[in-house]
Amino acid sequence: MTSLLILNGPNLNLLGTRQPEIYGHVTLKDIEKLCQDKAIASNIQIQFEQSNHKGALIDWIQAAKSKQDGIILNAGAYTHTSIALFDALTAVEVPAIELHVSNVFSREAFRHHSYISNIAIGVICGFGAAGYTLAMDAMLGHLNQS
Ligand code: CA2
Repeated sequence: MTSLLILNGPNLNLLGTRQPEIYGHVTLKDIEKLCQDKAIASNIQIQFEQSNHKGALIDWIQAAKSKQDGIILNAGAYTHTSIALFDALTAVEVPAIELHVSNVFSREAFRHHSYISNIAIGVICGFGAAGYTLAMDAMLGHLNQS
């Protein structure tokens, strides 16, 4: 059965509690439920994780090599700073989609650069919580082609 890792980085546990004008009102728990419902409907498995710690994210990415067919990664602010996450994604050779809830390109200039985009098969941003299920569809489309 197809299995996807959906990984969330620092501060995404705060979704739905602050800055709703940027991140909306939906909590990460709500998003996990949306993804689980879609996984059941698509007859696939998902592992949905969040951590504020870079090393934990890298451990999950490394473990995906033997476990998962695709990675959907909202690395939060580590997107803009972390060569270590880029190295981990490069090493595992599992297709990855970069995801952001907000439209990072309509925000501060420091959010316009990503260390993840270069290794990702694609980038989804600006569609709020819906981006997660859009990314699942995009990954399933990619896997069915490859
Ligand atoms: O838009 C996204 O999904 C981001 O990955 C979110 C990150 C930000 O650093 C990226 O540039 C874009 C920040 C997540 C923080 O989420 C919060 C949610 C509610 C209140 C405060 C922070």
